[in-house]
Amino acid sequence: MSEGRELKISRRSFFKATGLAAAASLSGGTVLGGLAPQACAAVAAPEWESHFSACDMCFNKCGLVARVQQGRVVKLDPNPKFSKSRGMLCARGNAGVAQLYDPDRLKYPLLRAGKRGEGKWKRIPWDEALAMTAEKMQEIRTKYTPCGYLFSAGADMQSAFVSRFAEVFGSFNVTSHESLCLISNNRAYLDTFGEVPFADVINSKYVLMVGANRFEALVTPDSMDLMTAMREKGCKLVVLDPRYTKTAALADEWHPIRPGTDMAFMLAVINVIISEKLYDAEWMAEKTFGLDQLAGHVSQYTPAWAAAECGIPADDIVRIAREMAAAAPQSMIYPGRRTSDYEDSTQIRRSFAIANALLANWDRPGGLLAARAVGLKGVPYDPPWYDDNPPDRVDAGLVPMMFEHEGSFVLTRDAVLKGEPYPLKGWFVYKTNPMATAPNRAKTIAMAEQMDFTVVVDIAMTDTAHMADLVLPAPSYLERLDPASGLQGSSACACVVVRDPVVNALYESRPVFDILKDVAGRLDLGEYFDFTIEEYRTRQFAELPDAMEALRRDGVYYNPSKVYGLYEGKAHKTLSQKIELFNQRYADMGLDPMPVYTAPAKVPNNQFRLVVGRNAYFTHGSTQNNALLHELMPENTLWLHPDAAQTLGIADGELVEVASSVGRGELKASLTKGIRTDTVYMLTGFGAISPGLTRIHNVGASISALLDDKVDAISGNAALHTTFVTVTRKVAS
Ligand SMILES: Nc1nc2c(c(=O)[nH]1)N[C@H]1C(S)=C(S)[C@@H](COP(=O)(O)OP(=O)(O)OC[C@H]3O[C@@H](n4cnc5c(=O)[nH]c(N)nc54)[C@H](O)[C@@H]3O)O[C@H]1N2
Ligand SMILES: Nc1nc2c(c(=O)[nH]1)N[C@H]1C(S)=C(S)[C@@H](COP(=O)(O)OP(=O)(O)OC[C@H]3O[C@@H](n4cnc5c(=O)[nH]c(N)nc54)[C@H](O)[C@@H]3O)O[C@H]1N2
Ligand code: SF4
Ligand SMILES: [Mo]
Repeated sequence: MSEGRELKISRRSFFKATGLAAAASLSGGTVLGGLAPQACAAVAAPEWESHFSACDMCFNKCGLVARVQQGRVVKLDPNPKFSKSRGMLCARGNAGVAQLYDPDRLKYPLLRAGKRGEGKWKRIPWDEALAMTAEKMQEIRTKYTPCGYLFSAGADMQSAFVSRFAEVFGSFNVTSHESLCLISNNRAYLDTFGEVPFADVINSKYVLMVGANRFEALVTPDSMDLMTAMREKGCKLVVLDPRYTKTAALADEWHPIRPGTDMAFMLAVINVIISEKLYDAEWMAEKTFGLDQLAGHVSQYTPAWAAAECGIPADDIVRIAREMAAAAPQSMIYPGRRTSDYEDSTQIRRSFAIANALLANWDRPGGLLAARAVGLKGVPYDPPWYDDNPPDRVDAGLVPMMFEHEGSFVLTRDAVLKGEPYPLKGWFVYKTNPMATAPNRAKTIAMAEQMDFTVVVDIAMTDTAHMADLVLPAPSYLERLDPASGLQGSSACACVVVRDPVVNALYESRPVFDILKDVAGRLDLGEYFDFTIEEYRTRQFAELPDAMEALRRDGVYYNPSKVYGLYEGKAHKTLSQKIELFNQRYADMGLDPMPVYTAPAKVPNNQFRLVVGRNAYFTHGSTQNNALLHELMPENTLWLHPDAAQTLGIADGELVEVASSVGRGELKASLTKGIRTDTVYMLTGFGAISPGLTRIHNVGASISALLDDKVDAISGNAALHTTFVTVTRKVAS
């Protein structure tokens, strides 16, 4: 365990600090978060130490208290003082212990010993692994310029160190999970409001959720706040989703919208609000730009027209528009998160953003909130300049409004495969698993095969690690010291969390920071990593003198900054300095300044549209192999409507073959009326090719093998809902 473990607290002092000592002594165990593992007073209280930390089973970073007995984590409880997650740890959060002690964990550095992807490895010492990494990086840099090396890092408190390394090493080529996730949404809101909003769900009276599934795809505090708003404050929830999700099941209304037609619905809503003058004219005049143009533009998009496109009756569209306007400004089209859906996802989400603007909910209770400063200081550095480098990243200019710092994974992969505009021959992968999460797995395999040297830093032998040359074992979040991270939880909080190790790092695992620092030293870049994470943190806290004490005491530091009205008297970060209904920049670039509807491609006869989506047990491609969560769902199945199944002669539970233009797979069919007849769905993360994921190796089918790899035309975000598949009954042989 590291020095300076300020957050280490004994069980007794923790209860004292949280004022729960009396309650605890009544139950004979802990009562944190309402959980009482030792509810019976006759049972001796367990002797454990308690440590604050932040969950990392997904990106939400829920505050937790780890219970440690004799150096082993025995239980994870929610930190009751962590308001962002409303004192909750979900199923995955609870299963963190099984991840920590999973026998499938990577234990030592492993060097490929057979053909790529053959699964043969040789254990090597760390020094050899690090020396080899530095040597290969140098070789590739010399032969192909520093940009010949690609760096991919997932959501993590240490991912900033990967970007820092890439920059000082000299590569512009950095990708992250975000171009598989939400960059079209970010693009749309940046180009409307000038920033990406937080949804003040708890104070909302009306939430229209389109293409999001908040009760299964957990985002804190929104998931819990939505339930509170509905149960305690009478908030109405309307869900548009081709599937009957858990969110749909709990909603006031569910409309199984035809996939790809959300923009038609939204333009008709805008049409109704404008033509019936249901908006706050004064607010719109003061805050927005382009209302007249918008009014002219949407006059063509009537509810009757939209009904024919999206399959939701015109009367319902009109009613929903009126209800939302009546509840405004405490009403919202939920901005959503994953919008890697269609080739016009940025414009689809622009239509949502514009409808939100018409509800005048910006910067107001129950609406869309601006980002609040948390107060963490950045730690600046001045990267070197490399004259021999190409002018830009490998995917530059392939779409008009790319985010430069992370580009597009899908377009980068295409560039690697073509070798144009220049070759990329090395790949550093940290905490992301594109073999399972990027569409068109065959292309990711081909990309891995093009590389001269790939290093993967992970906790498990994922499919991406399986395709690497060198695999380095990382400590999990319960073993790691991380820099501080600033989080905003809607109106709940703007806060800071840190992670200290709760137990010693297992096996030979080493954090990516140590790996990068060591390799930087070997490449004469040591000056850019001449600090420890503790020192880095101290610099982050330079302007927050009270933060460390609060973190020690509560496991979280709150910055009590203003929540609403941040934009009073302040210009928006857009060209017009207002909320842009009409985007002049788009017009100048030859893009539609207001969303123009194009009907999605028709589902071919005897085929289905394949859509993606998550459930509450799993995080993307990561937790399917977790021993506890795997028990809840040991394999994925294909959701298929009984009417469609009957035509195909498929019975519930039968094995089917699913085939698309890029791949195929076999899994069992689950017949359910909870999906449209023209749509099928399966969970991500199964059908692993890596034998190192023992519970899901060849179990179920991989959706990434089936998805085609189109992208959003504006942002380069993957478009994951554009694939059509055939479904055929497999005759037992
Ligand atoms: N089919 C399909 N594809 C999708 C999506 C979908 O819904 N369906 N969703 C998209 C979205 S929204 C996103 S955000 C992306 C996510 O895409 P990824 O970032 O690729 O997904 P994860 O499964 O979260 O990958 C996390 C990786 O980190 C590893 N890991 C976990 N903990 C640690 C640790 O402590 N240290 C290290 N070094 N590694 C660790 C895990 O083993 C795993 O390999 O996927 C996108 N792709
Ligand atoms: N349990 C769990 N929680 C998570 C994650 C996780 O992996 N597991 N990941 C986190 C991350 S990184 C993200 S980005 C968020 C994602 O959060 P969400 O974006 O809410 O999650 P998805 O499951 O992708 O939900 C998309 C929904 O859109 C529906 N859909 C498909 N096509 C259409 C369409 O054309 N129109 C409409 N209206 N709906 C359509 C799908 O059926 C699906 O239910 O979740 C976060 N929370
Ligand atoms: S939502 Fe669940 S998995 Fe994600 S951080 Fe919170 S407890 Fe962990
Ligand atoms: Mo995501």
